Amino acid sequence: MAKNMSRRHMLGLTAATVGGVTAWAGGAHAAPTGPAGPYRPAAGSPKTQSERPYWAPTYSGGPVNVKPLPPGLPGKDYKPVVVPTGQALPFKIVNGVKVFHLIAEEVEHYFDSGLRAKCWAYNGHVNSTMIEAVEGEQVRIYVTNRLPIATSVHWHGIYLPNGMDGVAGLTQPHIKPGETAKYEFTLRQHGTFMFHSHHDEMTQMGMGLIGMFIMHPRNPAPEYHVNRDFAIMLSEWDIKVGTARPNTLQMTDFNILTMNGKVFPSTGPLVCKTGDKVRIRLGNLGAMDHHPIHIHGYYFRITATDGGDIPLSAQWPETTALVAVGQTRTLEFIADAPGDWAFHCHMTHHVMNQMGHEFPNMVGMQPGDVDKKLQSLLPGYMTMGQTGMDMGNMAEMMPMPANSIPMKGAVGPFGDNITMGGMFTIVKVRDRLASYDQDPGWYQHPPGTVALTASAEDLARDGIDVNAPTPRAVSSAPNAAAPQRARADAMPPAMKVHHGH
Ligand SMILES: [Cu+2]
Repeated sequence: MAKNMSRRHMLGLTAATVGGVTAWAGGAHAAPTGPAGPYRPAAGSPKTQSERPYWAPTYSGGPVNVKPLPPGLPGKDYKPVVVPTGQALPFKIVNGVKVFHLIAEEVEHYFDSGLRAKCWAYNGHVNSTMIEAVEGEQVRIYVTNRLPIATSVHWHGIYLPNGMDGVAGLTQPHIKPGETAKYEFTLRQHGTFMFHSHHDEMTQMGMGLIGMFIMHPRNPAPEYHVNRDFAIMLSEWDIKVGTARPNTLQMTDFNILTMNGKVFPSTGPLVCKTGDKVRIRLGNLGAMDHHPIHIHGYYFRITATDGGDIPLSAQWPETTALVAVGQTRTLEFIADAPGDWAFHCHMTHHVMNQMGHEFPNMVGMQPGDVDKKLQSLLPGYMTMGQTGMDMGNMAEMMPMPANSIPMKGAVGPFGDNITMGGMFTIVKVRDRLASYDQDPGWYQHPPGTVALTASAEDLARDGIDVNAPTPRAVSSAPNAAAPQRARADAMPPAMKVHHGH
């Protein structure tokens, strides 16, 4: 019977029995099909956990008309967050209010040296302008619209008066071309948030109008202090080869995946010293895709979302953080292992650039003289992908269309290609650093710690015969004796030695 009852139903019955009441009229021996009284639901048990109440006193920061605290200053009240390849928006302080000026306009944006497009940016930096502030202070943010169409700015995850929420048409009039709107509110929280256009979102966010909004705590716990604090905005684009503008109508087939508006190798490295405490704040304001961002060589803890801090008791170790569209995730770890550690989206199509997509699988194909024949009709034609998609090698072999980064990866420290572009960067951890602001170059591995070609001595010592027939696993199925014997007969002589163990 238990099989047919829901877990909730079971819990309800248990609770009722514990309370000295049976749920069925007539006592415990009554047949379930007999006459029944009214159903008695179980009493709800309180959800309070030690001193943590189920309901928080406020879900929106409390009263909006609190008196603001004095503005916090970088270096004094907080350690500035680093935005690789991006910038913190400058501010000034006027009568105790922190004043920012956002300007939305068209810019010529370089995703990488080989690819540029006309995009829309806040203050010249596509996807990578950060507003940095401190809990408790009052901010006044002017937004000047230098776009050809109306816009607005929404402050994502931030508690504010409804009329400051920035949803064009719903909470405010459009900011028309040439106009400057004024947003003003007191920051009643801390954490990692975002801001973005909330008018014709598909077009305007797709053109680049997104950024991070970081609020440092007013009274940080000692654990808040880190040596390195990074912010990375994730996004995705469709830029058809040879075109000059992103295709914001794209819904599924994005071909440029960016961190702070750049593709690898133009994404800035995250430079750390061995032993540094590191925080990485990830935001995703792409159109459609969630990004599982993976770190090599370490685990991390997800310590906060754009909803707030996660209590220590609710954190668990991870090596991949899924950052869904519209979310922020804050990761923390100690960089105690020196090296060049990949930090990237684990969707393999998200570490490719434009021409990594839409090809038939040509792995293992022998095109013969097809290329030569087709080149008489299509000059420059080349069959691609017979050995996979080693982007750098292919880029050398075929002429690239103008303004495209079809196959581009990067040449690494061994002279071979790193076959990834897109949403990929490197956490560079060094025992000694000249400066955090300088790329320390490739990691110099201690002798004997790199996977190199095995030596003849290694092979001889371990009995590895590189010409031996490929070993096959013996089936572990218990009743497969007969077929197994049949297979054994077909096995090469070297394998028979191992059979029957
Ligand atoms: Cu991704």
